[in-house]
Amino acid sequence: MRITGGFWKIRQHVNGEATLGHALEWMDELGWTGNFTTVANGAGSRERKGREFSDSEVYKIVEAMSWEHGRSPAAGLDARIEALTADIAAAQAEDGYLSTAFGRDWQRPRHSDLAWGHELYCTGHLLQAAVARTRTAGEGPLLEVARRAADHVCEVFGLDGTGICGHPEIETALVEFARLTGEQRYLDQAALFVDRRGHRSLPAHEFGWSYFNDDVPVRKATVLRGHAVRSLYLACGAVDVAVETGDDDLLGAVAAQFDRTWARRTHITGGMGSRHQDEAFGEDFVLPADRAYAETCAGVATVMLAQRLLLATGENRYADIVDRVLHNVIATAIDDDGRSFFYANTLHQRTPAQPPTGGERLDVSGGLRAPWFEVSCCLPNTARLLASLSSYLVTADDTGLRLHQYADSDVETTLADGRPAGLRVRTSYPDDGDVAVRVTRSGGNPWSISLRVPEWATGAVLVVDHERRPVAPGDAVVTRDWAVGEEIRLELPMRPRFTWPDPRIDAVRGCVAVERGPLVLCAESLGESDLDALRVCTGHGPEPSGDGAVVRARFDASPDSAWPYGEPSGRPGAPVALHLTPYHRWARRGPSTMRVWMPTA
Ligand code: FUB
Ligand code: ZN
Repeated sequence: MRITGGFWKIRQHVNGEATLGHALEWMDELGWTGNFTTVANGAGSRERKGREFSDSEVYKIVEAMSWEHGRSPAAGLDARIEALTADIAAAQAEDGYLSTAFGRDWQRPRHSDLAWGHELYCTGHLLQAAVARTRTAGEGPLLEVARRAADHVCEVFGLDGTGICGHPEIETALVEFARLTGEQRYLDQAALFVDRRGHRSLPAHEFGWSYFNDDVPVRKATVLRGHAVRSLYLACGAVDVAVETGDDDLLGAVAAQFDRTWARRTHITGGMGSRHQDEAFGEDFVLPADRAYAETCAGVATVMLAQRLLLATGENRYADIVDRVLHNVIATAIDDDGRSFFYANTLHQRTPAQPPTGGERLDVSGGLRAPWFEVSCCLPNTARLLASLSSYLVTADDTGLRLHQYADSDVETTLADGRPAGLRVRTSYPDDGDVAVRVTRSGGNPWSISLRVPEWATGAVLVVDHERRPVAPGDAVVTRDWAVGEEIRLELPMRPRFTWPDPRIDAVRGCVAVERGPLVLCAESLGESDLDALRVCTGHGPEPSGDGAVVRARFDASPDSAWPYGEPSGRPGAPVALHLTPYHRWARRGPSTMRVWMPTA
């Protein structure tokens, strides 16, 4: 599977060319990559840099570099991975334990702070880096480091042990590691961790046990709650365990939690998290646009979880979710040059923010992307997702291929019975909705090509042999004995549409949003106050304009600032044409105000 052009190819390219190097420069400069050799060389406490989980950022970048090496091997990338691996290996203890933050004479003892120490979280990211490296370059030293670390986890936390990590991650990582190595013990350990959570074994904290998802056992919970990334990673691990062990009850429980979370605790962009203090979900329908937290990592984790549920259930709505989060959280978070990013993704910026300087501490909610934050989990996380994005586009099953996400891409695979199958996809999605699919390999006997028709795409058409067939949201399937060169085409209607909020979301009652295809649109102004005075007239539907839309609006006061996309002007109360832009494009022209949910006239 290879993305060959278009929206995501550009982002993969920038990720490989700029983001990986940018993140490494920051981590070298801050000493996070150096920690491994620093502590291995017996340094003292002042010389270890960064927070207790800085190792995880190095592992995430190694994972991203590994996927990138498989996607598009750049000169020097392989050598840099090997060099980092050697540094990491140097810090590993004889018995396999690996952390730069704990366990030496001058450090806190190993596993003495499971709630906040992040040791198992870091190990999880180490395992995922090793999975990526092994899948793209074969077995090597990183796999050995990871195997020893995973074995150590099983020895300490196995059936005779106790304890869970305050930050889930080890669960999904152990299952991925079990898939890679074929070792049952890693899967068993993941299952133990999933079942051990929810019994209040972590110390009480002012944020409550729900912050750690240690309040209710995974099987009994009804919704995702607490710290959003923790909750989503745990759910990923639980789905992985459920799938590998055939535990339908567990799968059903997590799917129900996610479905409720999606329906009641998720912003229109697919962003999750309403509370800044504990980076947490709010209660149902607590979704204020101007206080949206929607951490970028939560977006990455939502893509991971929705993809797992898609694979586990085959249900298209999970692919719709991946589509929405990719285009409205992931695409928004990273700047065009790949060198700055949003940590939190607000849906309403009231005042133009000052340009960040980099190294911002914990104020993650400003209105411009920053090159780095004291906690910079989101950039390496996005980097690993972008570098591995091709694996989200297509699945193969016994009967054929299913296309879930649309991008210029080439697919070559074999079906379950060994027949070759290949496709070439050409599209300008999400700018327009035409998707052409040409067969490039086919081994005889009928097989099916299935194309996802998103839930918003009412009026979609499938063109087969010049015949135009209306297709409903769901799967558009064509089964035949395909000949190489045959082509089908899906036409998804990209008319912009109004979207009304659930009336139970008090914070945006009386507002409307506009969407076009998978894109959430927004109004953006390069001034202070215009957006407070904006009122959208909804009597007429929005009209298409480029990759955005034009809506009729009026302003209660005269707009007096620059409008990057069209120029509202005129007397207060006079109708104006308001050009909207994709939300993912906002704040790319300097400090601005922005809103997704717009008051109606
Ligand atoms: O705790 C590690 C990471 O830092 C979390 O996943 C993010 O939410 C941030 O708190
Ligand atoms: Zn993050």
